[in-house]
Amino acid sequence: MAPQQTHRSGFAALIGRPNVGKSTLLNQLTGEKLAIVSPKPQTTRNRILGVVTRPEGQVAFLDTPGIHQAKGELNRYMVDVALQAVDDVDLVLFVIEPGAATENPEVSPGNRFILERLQKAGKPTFLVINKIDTVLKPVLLPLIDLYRKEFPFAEVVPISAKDDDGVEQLFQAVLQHMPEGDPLFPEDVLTDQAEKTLVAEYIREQVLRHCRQEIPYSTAVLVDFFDESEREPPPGTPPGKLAGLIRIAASIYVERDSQKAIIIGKQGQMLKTIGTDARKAIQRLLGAHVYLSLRVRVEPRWSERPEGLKKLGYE
Ligand SMILES: Nc1nc2c(ncn2[C@@H]2O[C@H](COP(=O)(O)OP(=O)(O)OP(=O)(O)O)[C@@H](O)[C@H]2O)c(=O)[nH]1
Ligand SMILES: [Mg+2]
Repeated sequence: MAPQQTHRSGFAALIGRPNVGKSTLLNQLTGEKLAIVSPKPQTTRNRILGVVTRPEGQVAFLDTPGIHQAKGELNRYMVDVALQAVDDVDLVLFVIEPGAATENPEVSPGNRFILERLQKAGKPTFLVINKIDTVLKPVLLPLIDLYRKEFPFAEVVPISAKDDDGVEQLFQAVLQHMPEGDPLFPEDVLTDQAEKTLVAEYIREQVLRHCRQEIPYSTAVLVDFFDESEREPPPGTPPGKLAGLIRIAASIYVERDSQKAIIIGKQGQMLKTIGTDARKAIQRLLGAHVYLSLRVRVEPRWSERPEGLKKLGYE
């Protein structure tokens, strides 16, 4: 009989500056789109759980908002969420991108701030260098040397989350650093996010994708209505065919009338585009036809007020 393999399980947090690819990495690790992704910084606003279960162990990853110089209530909330996650995990994955890596790289002030916090936290920490598809290998070595001098990283793992390069190696290394123990979640649990939350996020993703300037930072989405009474396909429907129907109504909140006008667009064209693209993504998520109705509402300065944040689900 083969010797019994040790089972490991624990929590690992993805921490780093905005836009380095933390959410892309969470989605790649779990094989599902649990976190929305965009080329704009400050996309993620909450802690997002993604559980990877294998026979040899289970890792519960926490994606977090990018850590940045927070001005305003929403930004402070986001940075607090990220820093709090550091305290709640067994292992920290500090994600950086090579950026304009040169032969003489420097630690940016933003990354230095994070390193100082990690030093205080004293948790086992990996350095994860993402987006290695954007640079030539030789520039990574001085970068690794530089960071190793700053912090006693348990491992340094270069990856490309987008191209799924090095992600499995990263997972295996993470697993080896998890404590021995039974699974923390049932094996079919992937996340703790409700479907309604994911739906709201998928809609926000399309706003981020289609609208420029300050709109993404002023937008929040709430699902007002989620009717799944016709979700079950009728008996006799061939497997794999979309047949059931889910009716969803959601509100896109912005802070000013001028922003509302931009999201609606000329003759409602922008809102239509956002709705069509969001509906396609939501149908894939829910495995049913989706009827999606969107409204745009103004909640003045919501991102600057604690009550505004609370009203729009950030608490
Ligand atoms: N070239 C390249 N681009 C990547 C890679 N990983 C992520 N990206 C891109 O980087 C951008 C930011 O990705 P996100 O996953 O949203 O980054 P994030 O760290 O979660 O950002 P915040 O939520 O704002 O903190 C997106 O345009 C991604 O497509 C990678 O490995 N290579
Ligand atoms: Mg993110």
